[in-house]
Amino acid sequence: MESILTNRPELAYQIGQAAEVAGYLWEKGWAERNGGNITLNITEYVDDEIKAMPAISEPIAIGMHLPYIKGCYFYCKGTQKRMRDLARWPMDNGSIIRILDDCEHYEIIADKAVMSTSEAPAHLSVHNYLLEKGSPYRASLHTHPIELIALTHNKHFLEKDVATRTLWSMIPETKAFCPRGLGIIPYELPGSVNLAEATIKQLEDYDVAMWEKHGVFAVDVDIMSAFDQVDVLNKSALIYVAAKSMGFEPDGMSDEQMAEMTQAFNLPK
Ligand code: 2HA
Ligand code: ZN
Repeated sequence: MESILTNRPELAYQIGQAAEVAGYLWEKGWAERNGGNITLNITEYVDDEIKAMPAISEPIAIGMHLPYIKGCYFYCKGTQKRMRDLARWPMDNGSIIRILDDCEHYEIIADKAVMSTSEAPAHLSVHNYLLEKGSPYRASLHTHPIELIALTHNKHFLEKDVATRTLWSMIPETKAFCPRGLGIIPYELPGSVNLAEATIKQLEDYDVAMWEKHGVFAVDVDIMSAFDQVDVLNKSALIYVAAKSMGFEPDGMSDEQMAEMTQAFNLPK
């Protein structure tokens, strides 16, 4: 069977980027077993031939009414699939879905009937929110970065913007490349509607949100950029851990140094 990616270099590139990121997640130890999810809004790469492709699954209920993604197409990691497998075989461990006109169901169209992750409704509701507000963001990433999750086992870091300030102050790049910081979402059951709603609320102010004692949810223009935001945040967490394990509390950049950098790089305050 021919893949939907054949003779579609732009679409193949986007899926290739998802596979590359999946490999990084595994190498970093952020993607044990089937941990994490990737969802890409690929609607802009869809041609008439794709629009005419028949469904290869029954309609699947999303469990929500999502009007802004009506007729959109997504690449979604498959349920119970491993990132380390997706890295090598993205179309065996994820599939392309089409949102139906009722805005409440989707169907799989390619390459194989790989069922989407149980967290697909949360990811799709985030993409619905992004389109509603006219955001250029087309990728969402959920992963389990070790040191960032460890921070959430301490109440101090669950207070608004405490973790953000600590992480930004470890190295100038972190604020430069994650300028909106890290939102915090108190523990909610994985896959729950409450978690999806709380995530959307945090994404109003942040590009990366932390699910307490679980993992991060990041959005950006593409999957590599979403990964980069999580990567710089976790790099800062690693520097914090390294200083603590050397036996001292890291000083962090001073307020003056942060202000100078914020102005020099024209970052939000
Ligand atoms: O889908 O990480 O939280 C795998 C997960 C769910
Ligand atoms: Zn998870």
